[in-house]
Amino acid sequence: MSLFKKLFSSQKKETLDKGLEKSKTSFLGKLSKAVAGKSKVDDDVLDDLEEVLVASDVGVETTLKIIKAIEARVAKDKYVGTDELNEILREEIARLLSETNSGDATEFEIPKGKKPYVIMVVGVNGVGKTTTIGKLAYQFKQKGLKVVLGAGDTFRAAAIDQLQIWADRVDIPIVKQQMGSDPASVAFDTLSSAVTQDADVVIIDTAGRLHNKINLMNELSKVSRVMQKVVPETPHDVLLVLDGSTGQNAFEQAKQFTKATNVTSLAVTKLDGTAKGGVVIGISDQFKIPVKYIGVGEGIEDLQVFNKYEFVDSFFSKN
Ligand SMILES: Nc1nc2c(ncn2[C@@H]2O[C@H](COP(=O)(O)OP(=O)(O)OP(=O)(O)O)[C@@H](O)[C@H]2O)c(=O)[nH]1
Ligand SMILES: [Mg+2]
Repeated sequence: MSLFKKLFSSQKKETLDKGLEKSKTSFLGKLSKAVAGKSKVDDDVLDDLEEVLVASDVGVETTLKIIKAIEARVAKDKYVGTDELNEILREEIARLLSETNSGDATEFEIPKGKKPYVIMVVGVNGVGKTTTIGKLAYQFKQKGLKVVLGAGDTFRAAAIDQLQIWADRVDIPIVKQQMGSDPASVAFDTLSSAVTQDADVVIIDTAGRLHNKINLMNELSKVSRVMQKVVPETPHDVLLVLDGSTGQNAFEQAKQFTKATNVTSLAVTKLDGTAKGGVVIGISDQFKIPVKYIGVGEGIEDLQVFNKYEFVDSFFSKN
């Protein structure tokens, strides 16, 4: 199938395979229990498959679409063996995701002439914002881009310290103020400094503790407004970070945040430590916003550009 012909580096594949191992083992285990003793994909098997997909955090709506596609296929083929189920799932889910509106994600392209390019990173606490910022900054720096970080999560001192640690690790400048200071003011300083330094990219960390939607919306739009005083049309991107290990919670957060603010891309983290990786399939199907990155470990290189086909390929291949 041509979709799977897209070559990707064997190192990336290895990290992805390893990162998805728990999700995959759990999925395949449930699936083989569901089809035990059955050779043919019949209504019973489809019912069980539905349960397995939901239990794997794919989400109800996306699961129903998948089941419908497999039903149609079984109706056409008459005899579909359970041993083919994995391959069929892989094909049908890849097809489904290629039809959804989120498009094919590519990494952040930093356009020439938009200097500095500003990415604001949002998400609730603990999802992996700061870590993702560090990994992203590292990727940009590897490409020869000049990056400045802004410590806009002023809610607690440790948040600023953690971003500082990443700035040191990547060896790039950071702009920060004291804990409790106004995030919009930090963002303003960061952009001003980036302009002075002729930086290519600015990444702004934010606090995710504003559980009330209105507060969150007000806070983030204030940060944006103040940044626009320095660079018009900023932020160029709003990256929402979701913790994949929380499964359906991540899904809910995506719903809330996309309602509250103009999210332009998604990152799903911590896929390595969880069996809930199926949530990425549901998220890419249900949201029009592309999943751009996935986190598959705590290390500096453990952030991958998300590719639907590679993901599905890795998730459903037996080995
Ligand atoms: N295994 C694994 N751990 C991750 C990944 N991404 C982040 N983490 C870990 O998740 C924890 C929280 O990450 P942070 O980056 O501090 O999250 P945050 O959203 O900035 O959190 P707050 O600043 O408290 O709001 C840290 O221990 C990270 O090392 C990932 O892809 N895989
Ligand atoms: Mg943080």
